[in-house]
Amino acid sequence: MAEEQLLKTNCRFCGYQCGLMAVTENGQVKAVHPDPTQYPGDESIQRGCYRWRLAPEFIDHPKRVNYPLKRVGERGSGQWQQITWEQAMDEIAEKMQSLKERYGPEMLATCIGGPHAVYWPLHRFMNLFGSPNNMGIGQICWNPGIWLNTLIFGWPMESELDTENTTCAMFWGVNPSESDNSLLWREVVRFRKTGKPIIVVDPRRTRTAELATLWLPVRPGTDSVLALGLLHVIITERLYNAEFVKNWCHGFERLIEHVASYTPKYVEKITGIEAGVIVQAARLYAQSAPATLFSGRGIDQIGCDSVPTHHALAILKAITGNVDLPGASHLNEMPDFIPELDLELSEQFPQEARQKQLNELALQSYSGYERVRQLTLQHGKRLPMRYLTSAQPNLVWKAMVTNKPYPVRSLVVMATNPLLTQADTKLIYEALKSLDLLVVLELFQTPTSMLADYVLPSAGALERPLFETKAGTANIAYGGGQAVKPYYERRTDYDFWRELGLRLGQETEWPWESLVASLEATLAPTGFTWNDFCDTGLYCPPEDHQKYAQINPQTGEPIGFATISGKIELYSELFSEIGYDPLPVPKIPLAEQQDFPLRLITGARFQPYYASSFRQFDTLRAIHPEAWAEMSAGTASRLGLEDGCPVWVETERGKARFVVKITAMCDQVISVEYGWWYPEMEAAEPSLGGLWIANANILTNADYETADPLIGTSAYNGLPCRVSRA
Ligand SMILES: Nc1nc2c(c(=O)[nH]1)N[C@H]1C(S)=C(S)[C@@H](COP(=O)(O)OP(=O)(O)OC[C@H]3O[C@@H](n4cnc5c(=O)[nH]c(N)nc54)[C@H](O)[C@@H]3O)O[C@H]1N2
Ligand SMILES: Nc1nc2c(c(=O)[nH]1)N[C@H]1C(S)=C(S)[C@@H](COP(=O)(O)OP(=O)(O)OC[C@H]3O[C@@H](n4cnc5c(=O)[nH]c(N)nc54)[C@H](O)[C@@H]3O)O[C@H]1N2
Ligand code: SF4
Ligand SMILES: [Mo]
Repeated sequence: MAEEQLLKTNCRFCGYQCGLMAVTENGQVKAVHPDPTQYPGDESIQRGCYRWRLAPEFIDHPKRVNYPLKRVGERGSGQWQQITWEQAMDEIAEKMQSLKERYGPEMLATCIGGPHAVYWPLHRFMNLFGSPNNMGIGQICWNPGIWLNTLIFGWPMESELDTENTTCAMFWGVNPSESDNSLLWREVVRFRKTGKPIIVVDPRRTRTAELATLWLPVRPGTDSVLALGLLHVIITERLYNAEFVKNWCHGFERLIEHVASYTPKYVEKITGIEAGVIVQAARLYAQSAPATLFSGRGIDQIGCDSVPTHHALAILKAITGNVDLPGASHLNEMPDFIPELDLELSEQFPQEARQKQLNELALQSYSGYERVRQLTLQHGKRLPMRYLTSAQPNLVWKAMVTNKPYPVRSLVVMATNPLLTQADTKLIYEALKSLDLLVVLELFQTPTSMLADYVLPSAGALERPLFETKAGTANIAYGGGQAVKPYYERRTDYDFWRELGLRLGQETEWPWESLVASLEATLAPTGFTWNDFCDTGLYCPPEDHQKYAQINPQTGEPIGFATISGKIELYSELFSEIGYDPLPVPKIPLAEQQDFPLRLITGARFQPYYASSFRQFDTLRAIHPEAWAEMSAGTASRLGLEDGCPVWVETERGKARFVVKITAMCDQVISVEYGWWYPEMEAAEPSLGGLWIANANILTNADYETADPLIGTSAYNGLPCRVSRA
């Protein structure tokens, strides 16, 4: 007899993991509803969201992968044989072992993406297997901010916005109206209603910019100059918090000298923002306290200028005293639960294996991590390791193609679609084609999985538990339980890594038989059980502010900041030590190029999609059917283009086809959407799901030689390009 049940679970279609109530019958999901008793605790957040409603369709979508598949024809021919998990795991383990014997463990690479899955089991496996070569998108997502905040403040700092305390909000290269559309965006809208000032720095007039008191349409990639301009005004007009600077900041005198030449007139020339507006923005931000400042991928993806920009923004917060203050920001704490660092067994990873890594960056590397670790340990804190030391993807792809400096012959791709989401599609395509073993763990066939030797069906939303933790940099976790057992033969990614580990000599290191058992153990130090956690979907004890001023009972001195000087390092002693500019010096990319006179942004977020996901859903495709190239009316008319006409967008790397969308934004700038492929097209070569049509990453490159030397950030924004009618 059919038995209907109501079960708490979560949406998993963006990083928030909003609480849902699932109606199930005999282990099948019939319907879902927002559940206000769970994090984030407010039904209205989901009202404006398209995606959670897709959950019942998502779980049994005809394009889902349901069984382990083994390639039988040529790579990419689309010919598959359905096999059992036993067979798949045995064959993969055997092949990996023989490749390891021949080439060493570093021949195995892994590739992960955004926050879609629980990644520590992958890292644990890699540490035990002996390979340092995991690649992610950290270098252009999140890591630049984590590294810079840690260097300047001693630990990652999180921005806060609330209508009560915050008096001014600045959004720099971040657009919550499209990218967030949830907690933060709601707070922005509420904040707007209070009439308090909002400043937005973005080449495009986004919906966030539309709410702004001041919109600063900066030329892409000139942000560090703009930030130095604001600092110039704040210092010359003495708008900084002198008391805070005196007590807590290091290097202010040198900063005064450093910013002297960044006059509003000079900054106007470089950034395109009027001098008067620069002065106004500096005054608005500095004269409001507490003021908050959010930044996003707009400045994480501008290559070598990303580090100086983050540095300058950190200084902006510091000299105005907007540090660890309610309504402005807080310095996170280590989690009470077991951090990923320990679950990964990263600290036990041997030195010889670390040295093999394809990476020579000054910060984002094992050696950079070790240096910074000595500092954070002063406060008993340890940063996550695997993300902050991940290999430079460009070197890994090239090692696959050339076998230099050594062969990388095998790759496991988990919860990412690198042919769409990593820079330089042609290089990645060549790399994937050259492998001896490519395994992809996926929910759907994607262009990347179409080239695999094995595609393994992962359990997705509603089918597996969730525990999202900011990688252990903060004392917060959210998520919850699964509603149903995985459909068909899908399994959690955890099961894959454990099964592989058991087959490759790691028997003693995988004590938890299931993901839930491991989560139970992870939570144990908090005193909460997994079931307690699932009830609210949130673990987040309240945090103190201004902890730096508390007295350390051992020394009788204030705790201060976990940096070399013990203060906020406006002037970075660590940068000075490693031979990098101790104060932010702009690294504005490439002069204008005659052949490519326009500037390109690739990948500004838009609804209703998420990266390359959800193109399988007709309802979403009807809402947003085409890949847009946005430009201003002025730019379009100079190019002889009109709204809706097809164009080629071209860089030195290649060309892709988009549809013109005229919108308010900087002149001479083109913004193309990223993530576009067409699951309805043939799932085999040469089409690969329409991979080569409107894929923004055909246009980008992440060459090691031109990336930033500290973190490896490459330019996805601000690239020279040209446009012609298609
Ligand atoms: N040009 C350009 N490129 C960019 C960016 C940009 O702005 N411009 N942004 C970059 C950024 S910030 C990010 S974070 C990345 C995002 O890029 P990706 O992380 O690659 O994101 P998706 O394209 O959504 O691919 C995620 C895949 O994982 C699958 N998946 C979802 N959940 C699970 C799971 O639990 N297990 C498994 N095994 N699979 C799962 C989905 O089906 C989907 O195919 O893109 C980066 N690339
Ligand atoms: N709908 C949707 N939501 C998402 C995602 C998605 O794919 N789709 N991806 C998720 C992920 S992985 C991430 S990391 C977040 C990212 O969230 P956001 O950081 O908000 O991401 P973006 O929209 O890429 O970038 C923000 C803004 O930067 C601007 N920008 C581009 N170049 C420059 C520049 O040179 N200077 C300045 N100042 N601004 C510039 C763009 O115009 C854009 O409006 O979103 C998450 N949310
Ligand atoms: S905001 Fe994200 S997690 Fe929440 S319902 Fe929408 S897609 Fe799901
Ligand atoms: Mo991201």
